[in-house]
Amino acid sequence: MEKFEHSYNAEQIQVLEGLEAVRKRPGMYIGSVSVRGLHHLVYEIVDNSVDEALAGYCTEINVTIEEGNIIKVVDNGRGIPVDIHPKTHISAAETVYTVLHAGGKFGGDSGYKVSGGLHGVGSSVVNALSKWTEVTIQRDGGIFQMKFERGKTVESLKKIGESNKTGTTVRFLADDTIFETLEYEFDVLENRFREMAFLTKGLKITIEDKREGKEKKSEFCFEGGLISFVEYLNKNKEALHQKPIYIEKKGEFPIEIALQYTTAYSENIYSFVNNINTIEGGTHLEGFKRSLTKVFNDYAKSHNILKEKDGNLLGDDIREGITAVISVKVKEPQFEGQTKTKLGNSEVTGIVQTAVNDSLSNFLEENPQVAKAILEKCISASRAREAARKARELVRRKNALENTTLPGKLADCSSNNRDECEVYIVEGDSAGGSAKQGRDRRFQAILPLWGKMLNVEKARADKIYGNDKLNPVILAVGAGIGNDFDITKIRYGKVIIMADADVDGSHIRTLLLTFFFRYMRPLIENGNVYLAQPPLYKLSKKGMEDKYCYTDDDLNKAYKELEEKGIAREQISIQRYKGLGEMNPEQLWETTMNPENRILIQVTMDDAIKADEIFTTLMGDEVEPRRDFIIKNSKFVRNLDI
Ligand code: TSJ
Repeated sequence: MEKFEHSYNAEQIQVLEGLEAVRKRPGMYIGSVSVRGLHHLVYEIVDNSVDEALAGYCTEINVTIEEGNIIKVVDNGRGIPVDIHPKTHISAAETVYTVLHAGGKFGGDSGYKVSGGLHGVGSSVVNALSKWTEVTIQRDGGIFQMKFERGKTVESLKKIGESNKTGTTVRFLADDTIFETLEYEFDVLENRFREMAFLTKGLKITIEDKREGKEKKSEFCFEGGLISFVEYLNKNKEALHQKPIYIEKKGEFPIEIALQYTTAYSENIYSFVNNINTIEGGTHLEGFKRSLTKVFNDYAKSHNILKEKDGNLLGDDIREGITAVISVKVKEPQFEGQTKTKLGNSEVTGIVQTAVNDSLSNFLEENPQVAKAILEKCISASRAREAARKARELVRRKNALENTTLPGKLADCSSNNRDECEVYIVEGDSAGGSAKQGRDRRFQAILPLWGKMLNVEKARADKIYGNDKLNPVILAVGAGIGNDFDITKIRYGKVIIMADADVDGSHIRTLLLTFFFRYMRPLIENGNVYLAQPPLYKLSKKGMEDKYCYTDDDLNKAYKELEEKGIAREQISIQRYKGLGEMNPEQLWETTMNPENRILIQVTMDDAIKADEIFTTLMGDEVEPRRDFIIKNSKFVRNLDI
């Protein structure tokens, strides 16, 4: 009978099967097994501590990247309950860790848990995808510990010491047989935790990198919460009023909003549901926008700033230059949309709308100076929109007359299969010429750009349509801009920016990306925008095929490989490419355009906050952040990709 001592009961078998399913199809639970999925593991664990903070019992969370990419998360909450769970007959702590979706379903109301989506899938998923996990709990006067390997309990919870403190500590090592990489990016985690700290007023979050050569530490704690968030987002912009407007409604549907207008022309609204960034917006955002439009129009009319005959200001006019963060808590959120980041609960629209109506109209009555400054800006936006409409019609009419909608400089491709078609936007006439000669004209189109690019951050839509640099891009892509942008009309599956690997190239790349970000955002969201990566070096030697290297790492590897074949560095001649113009058409094709060899970097827009910060930093008036940015630019491309 000894034999059966370690056998599992029915519930435990279910548990093991559940976690086995996670290991078989990890993507379904954490999105992907790329570096992005890897970072999700950390968020998943930290979310538990943030829940404890939201419940009012935790004031500090410490995250550490230890040597060997081990993650440690420590909080000073109550500690996960250690008593025996009535159903599974194992400790509550072990249950959270081994039962799929067990998070938040025990120990009373633990706040606003999320059902579905990438977040809130639970610590059990992290456990299943980790080589090992160690959980240490301090509560009830003791220190308790349990250990797991690849989701299976190897040491059940046991008391290992005495303590008069409380809190939870988790250490884990992600499974390298599941993830493509275990290399955490400090900057990515740092950004996420900064955001978390903004969203949870007064909560202190620290992050420390202890890996050799990468030592770094950051600490976030914002007494101002969302107000601090908006001030942070606007730090390189010029505000129209000194203090952000703050709206808070407590109760069953907690709502918190901070907003501040700047002299910028763009609209930057970030929305969160249960601390999750709802990139695609949803009903909460809808309620906010509706209220904003109504309150400002009502105020303008009742204070004679706008005459009855002028009609209403449009939502777009009222949101020009706004920076806002909206955070709501919803008990059972329904997430929809392509990336499951769009709130669907219809009742939320009215709740947010009512809350904002009351608070915002009160605020405007009490702060007429601020109301006036904002409305003046809205009215000027409205005039500019009218001018833009006229400019657009002019362009349309002109195109109709010329009987072509394609820009003269565009060398189009012959294929009619949109998905396989690509347009290379190339900096400089000479590189454009080489690209035209080197391309496969069946599916590759070339659009050369030259001269100084318009800075879209500093221009309104009317300037964009008439701009001789951007108009060809708009026409070539073929789907319009702004609210008129229609992704179904795009003429190419891939829009590829090809610029030199130097500072000027990075400038034009960023200007174009800013333009796409501001005026064709769905193009980025849909993954149609790419950066071509030209090689930095060519290695050649008599009797050897030329070898191209795209990074310094590549170069070192190539040298090593050649050395292993007995070829010394001195025998190899190296050419450093300073620009695309130095390559002849064949070389350009072989290294940068031929799908068999080229390296394309897909631009993704998942982290809109990060991107906006980068764009604002680069485009803003202050010189210092711009210089820093250009220095860090190669990194920016990688960060965008995460
Ligand atoms: F889940 C986990 F293991 F991933 C994890 C949980 C990881 C980390 C770093 C922290 C936590 C966590 C859980 N911190 N604090 C808590 N709190 C509870 O689980 C808790 C404590 C007490 C009570 C209660 O009703 O007494 C209820 C809960 C949910």
